[in-house]
Amino acid sequence: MAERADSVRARAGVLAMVILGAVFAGAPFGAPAAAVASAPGAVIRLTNTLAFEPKAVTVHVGQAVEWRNGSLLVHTVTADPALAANAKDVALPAGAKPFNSGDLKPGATYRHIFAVPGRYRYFCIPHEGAGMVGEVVVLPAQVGVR
Ligand SMILES: [Cu+2]
Repeated sequence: MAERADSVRARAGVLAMVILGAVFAGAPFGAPAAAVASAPGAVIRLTNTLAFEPKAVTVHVGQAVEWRNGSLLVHTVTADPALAANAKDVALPAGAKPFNSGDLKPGATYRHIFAVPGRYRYFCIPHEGAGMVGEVVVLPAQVGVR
């Protein structure tokens, strides 16, 4: 009796390992759908010369833009009229919510997914006065592409 229970337990253990093995083995090949969907539609660098590079990008609704601070400075990615010194440095399409990365230290990244099509202007809080302003154009969602 005891022998039989052990044998069942052992078989269950092997089965669990086979299932886990299949899950891990599958991971590198069939990348999870979430990982594919989250690949950014554009990447923008925050520079030592107080610029967003490239200054303007175009993506589609549902895509993320990723900002990477490769500089030695603290920057922000800010599209909030309430935080702008100059109203012309911000633009949001009707219905789009303001967003703000907060302080991005050297090496930090920030992502924003755009849900509303239109033209966005955003700026860096510490360097708005120096002209650190960028633009994102969001086109309607692509159908049947990707
Ligand atoms: Cu900045």
